[in-house]
Amino acid sequence: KTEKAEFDITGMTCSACSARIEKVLNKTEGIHQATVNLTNETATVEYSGDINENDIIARIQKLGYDATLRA
Ligand code: 9UX
Repeated sequence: KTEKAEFDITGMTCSACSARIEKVLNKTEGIHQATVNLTNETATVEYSGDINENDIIARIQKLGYDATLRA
C-alpha cells in the first residue's frame, strides 16, 4: 500500500537545497516519489509501508534541515 504525506521543511535557502533533499529522498528505500517545493517549503512524499513519516523526517534532518508533518 502506498502512503502519502506532506511535510513542512525549514532551512532551505536556495534551489540546490530543495534539489538535494529531493534527490536523497528519491534514492531512499521505501520512497516511491518525493517532490520538494522550495517556495512553499514543503515536501510531498509517496512511500510504502516499510518506512514511516518519522523516518522521512529523520532523513531530512540528517541533511541539516528541519521537517515536520503537515497536519
Ligand atoms: Mo544553497 Mo542549501 O548554496 O543547503 S544548497 S543554501
